[in-house]
Amino acid sequence: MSDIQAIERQILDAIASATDEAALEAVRVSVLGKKGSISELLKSLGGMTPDERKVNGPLFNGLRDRAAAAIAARKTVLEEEALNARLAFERVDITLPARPEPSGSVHPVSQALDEVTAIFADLGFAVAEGPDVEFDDYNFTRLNIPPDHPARQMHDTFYVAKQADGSRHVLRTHTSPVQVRTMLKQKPPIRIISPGRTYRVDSDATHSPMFHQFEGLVIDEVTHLGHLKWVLEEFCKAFFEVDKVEMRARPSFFPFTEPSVEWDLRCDRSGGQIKFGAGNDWLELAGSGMVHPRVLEMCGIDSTKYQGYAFGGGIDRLAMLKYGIPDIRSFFESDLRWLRHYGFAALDLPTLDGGLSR
Ligand code: FA5
Repeated sequence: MSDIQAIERQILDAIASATDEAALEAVRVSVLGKKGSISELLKSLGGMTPDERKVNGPLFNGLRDRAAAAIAARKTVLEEEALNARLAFERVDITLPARPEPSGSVHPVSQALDEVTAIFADLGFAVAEGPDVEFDDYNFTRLNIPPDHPARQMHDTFYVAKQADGSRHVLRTHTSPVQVRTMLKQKPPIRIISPGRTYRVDSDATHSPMFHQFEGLVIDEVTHLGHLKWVLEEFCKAFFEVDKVEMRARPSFFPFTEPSVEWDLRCDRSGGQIKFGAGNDWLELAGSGMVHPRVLEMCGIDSTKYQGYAFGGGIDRLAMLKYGIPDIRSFFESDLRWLRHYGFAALDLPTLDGGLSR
């Protein structure tokens, strides 16, 4: 066997025994690369006599062509093998049972918050938001509750450390500062709903230091308390999923509304269950009133031209009523068994046509 045949055998063996594409590439570089064995042979032609070149040229070139062809053929085989291995590994077994149900659930307060938002969105209200840490000015002063006003005591405020300029931030005690934020940046007509977290130094079976409120605000030239009553009635029917409700208005006081009205809902608590629209009990629903002209002016709105109403209520309390939860503190105890029992299916967003809480 000539030297060239021996070299060729060696090269073909190395190609055949390359078990993956990286090993084959290493063989290719060692043979056909710049300093590969065949490349060196081809380079040596330059130093040969014309007669030697005539004999060796076709030998070396033939060797290079056969080696290149063997590498290409092996590469195709290895690529196919790799693809087959991947297909076998990634195979989908369509006979397997469906994935188990997701084990997380939606908290009843989030559920109630989504329901409130869906109902008011359907009534044409846009969702507005504000921060949990609020300016004292927006939480109180521009809502007609100046410093030292006795109404500040009604709120049991969590204060945040004083700022460099002496001003104070608070954890917002209600969602009403979103009224201020909205009026400062938007001209009437305004129609917003703002659900969110609120904070007060308060804790018992019906009071939590962190709780949730929803705030509504409508400002235009003609809106009046009759519109407010209709909106709240429609809200109650949709939220409690009943055809009929009866509401009672009570005179009240909020510094930011004049007149101020609190609304109760007729209900029946006999028989251990709460029913709406009948019975002799009344359930506190929301505070409300016509936005005080002074608030409109402090928020840059001409009170001689515009008027409107605002309302606000507690979302945790609504969730307690609707889902029969007696103690507000259980919302925040993170008890997994409780959450599994009272939680709602994840990804099942409440909508008016698809059903709110089913
Ligand atoms: C207010 O906070 C007014 N901002 C509501 C308002 C808005 C009136 C717009 C007029 C116009 P009040 O302090 O009554 O009002 O609180 C409203 C509701 O928040 C209460 O009815 C109750 O449902 C809920 N709430 C208040 N404190 C707590 C608490 N510590 N834990 C749970 N819910 C609470």
